[in-house]
Amino acid sequence: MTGRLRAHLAAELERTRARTALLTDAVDDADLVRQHSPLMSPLVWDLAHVGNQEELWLVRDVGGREPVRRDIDELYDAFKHPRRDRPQLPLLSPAEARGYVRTVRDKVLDLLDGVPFSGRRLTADGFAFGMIVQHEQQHDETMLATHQLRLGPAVLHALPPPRATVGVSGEVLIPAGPFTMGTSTEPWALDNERPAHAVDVPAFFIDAGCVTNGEYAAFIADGGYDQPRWWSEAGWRHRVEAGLVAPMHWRRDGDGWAYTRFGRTEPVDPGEPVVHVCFHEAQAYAAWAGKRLPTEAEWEKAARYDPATGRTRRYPWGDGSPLPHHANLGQRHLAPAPAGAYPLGASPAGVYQLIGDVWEWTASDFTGYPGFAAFPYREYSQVFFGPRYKVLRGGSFGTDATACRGTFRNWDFPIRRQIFAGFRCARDATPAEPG
Ligand code: AVJ
Ligand code: FE
Repeated sequence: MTGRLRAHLAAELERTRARTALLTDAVDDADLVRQHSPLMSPLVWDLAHVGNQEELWLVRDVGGREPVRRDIDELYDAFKHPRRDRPQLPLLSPAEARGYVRTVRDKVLDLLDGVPFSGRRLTADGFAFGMIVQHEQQHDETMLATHQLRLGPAVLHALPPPRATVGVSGEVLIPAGPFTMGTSTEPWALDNERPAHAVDVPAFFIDAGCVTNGEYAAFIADGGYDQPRWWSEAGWRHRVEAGLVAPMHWRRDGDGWAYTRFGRTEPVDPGEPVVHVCFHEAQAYAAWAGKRLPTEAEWEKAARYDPATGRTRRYPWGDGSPLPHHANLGQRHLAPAPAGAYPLGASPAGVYQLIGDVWEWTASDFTGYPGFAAFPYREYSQVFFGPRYKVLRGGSFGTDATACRGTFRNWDFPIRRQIFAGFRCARDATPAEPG
């Protein structure tokens, strides 16, 4: 029983490290220490930070072993140095960082053999290891976003995502009623996903698919970026100050649009979900379309609630963990898939691609659920609670399946566009429009 868990944890640690290695070995040392955007760390910072968190939680706390490099804790504490300042720090060199993460990992694989998985909440069901696996996977997605901001020829390669095999259009009615939001049973769920609690959600319509590039281009062509009436006050102020005219990475190309993705320039695909838009752009599009963004509870009900049984499930397709035919996750493809590419991942109500492809902005602020308790540290989520951050749901093509659940909550500032974020729209179902 625990033998299987140990083997699973070791496999997850090593599978994740292979991705980290690919993202950091794809570029030369000069590129690793360079800052590609003030929004991002140099890749070599992410690499050593991943090792330092693993050292703090697994080598020292869980394993009770001597520190490997106590002297570097401060350098790799995300709260001590903002991203824009990190290139100036006396960071480990690429060779030192690679050696450091290897040393830490060897100790972790060694201590994993003897760790009891009961007694301490931190290690129950392998939680601390699952947390560290997910932490590295989150940084793999952050590093992928850094790759998208990096200039120069392509260094990452992947097969294109699958094509659409079904048509996805229109909206779906989710009837009124309570459902169970969040989780108290998912072993590796993070503190902000807990506890499970009932939420009564009024009836609403939600789009069957994400807003596509083609739909978003129609908003631009209709003067969407020139008309303050579609934007919130804060959104319009930001749109003017930042000079937003289209999603990040788009440029005019004859009559249409082109974007550069991971070093390759191609025409914008009208059937793919729009990505690299901020919350304010998503909100303005929704207003223009006569709709709004879903709340977080609406998104989760659309994704997890099964009206046939009244039960809240782990994923839109059921309780089974994501397989490649369910969703575009895990950096298998370096683009979101078009609407209709994952019919087997649909929810019972017929909402498509809630998981994978692009993170979806919601209307909700990031807050703790009723009964929230910070675990294992306040700095994972609690210090971010409040109106400054908006919640994103569902994961992107850059998110690992292990770090993506129906309950998983991501958050960011409403002006951020470098993350792989798009959105879908919703609207109230008025009593005059029963299903
Ligand atoms: C959950 C993606 C907002 O990257 O800031 C990484 C994840 N926390 N290291 C972030 C995280 C600590 C976090 N997000
Ligand atoms: Fe981190």
